[in-house]
Amino acid sequence: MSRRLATEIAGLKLANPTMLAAGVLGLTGSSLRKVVEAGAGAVVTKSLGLKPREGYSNPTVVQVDCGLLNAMGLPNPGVSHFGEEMREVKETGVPIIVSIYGFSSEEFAKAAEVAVNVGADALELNVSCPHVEETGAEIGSDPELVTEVVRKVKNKVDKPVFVKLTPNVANIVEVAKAAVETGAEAITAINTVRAMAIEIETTRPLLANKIGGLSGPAIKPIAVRCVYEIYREVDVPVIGCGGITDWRDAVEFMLAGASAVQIGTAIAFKGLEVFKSVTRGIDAYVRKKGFGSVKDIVGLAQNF
Ligand code: RRO
Repeated sequence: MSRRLATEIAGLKLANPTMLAAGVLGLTGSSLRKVVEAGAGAVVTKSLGLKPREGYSNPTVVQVDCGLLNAMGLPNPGVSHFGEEMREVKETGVPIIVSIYGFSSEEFAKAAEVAVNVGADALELNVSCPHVEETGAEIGSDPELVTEVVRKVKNKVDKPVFVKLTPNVANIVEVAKAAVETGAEAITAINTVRAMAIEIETTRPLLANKIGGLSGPAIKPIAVRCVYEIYREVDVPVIGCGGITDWRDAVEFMLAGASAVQIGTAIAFKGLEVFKSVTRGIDAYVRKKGFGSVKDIVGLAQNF
């Protein structure tokens, strides 16, 4: 592994700037470990809450043009049950970020405390799920609610706090600024885009929940724009997420201002090999352009 690839996010040391995005392969220690072995620089768990939750009935994921549409409904075993799963990943030394959610700022703070107790190296606050009521994007579209959640979490834990934002807002920069002003150490942009699909023969919405979140190449330009706009207004690292499928996508996000990139949907289409191919491609690009570190390309598109 080339030294050019090493980077740092809020004190976490990543051997390369690829990360597993929340929601994909993040529910068990063994699947997270496979992602680490495939070469991810860090991993993020599925969003975990205080209590176990079943999620929605099927179908919860459908393939659409240029991406996936999901409405899983936050299925998870509860954060306190995750200690056992964490052990397998902790052994590897690769940073593990626990994604958490709550239906109130108090729940977020309690979930954060438990996540740190079970071994989280950092937290990613999910204030951006587009289709579960009274959490996610309902919080993340209001800068005041985001401030309250981040404040309560920061008061409870000492580990770095990342905040994952929704693109389903008029002004994502305002929300990012609220999070950073309250102490968030990194911003992840973006969660899925609220969307739906209908099967015309049966006339039915394809997802059992009808409305869900769109991920994959379809949302990449939206995500690149969000990273670009946020990067110029905050002084913490931005983590890009949304449609990264090959190394060119990853480089594009980094030029927009991403210090690292999260990969999720591409795993479904390309398998875990995507981490190595993206990492190798970034390394070759950085070398070809004459830079000594992947950090040197972050935000270069801002110069125009
Ligand atoms: O579980 C989900 O349905 C889900 C979540 Br928590 C999220 O943050 N984003 C998404 O597209 N699906």
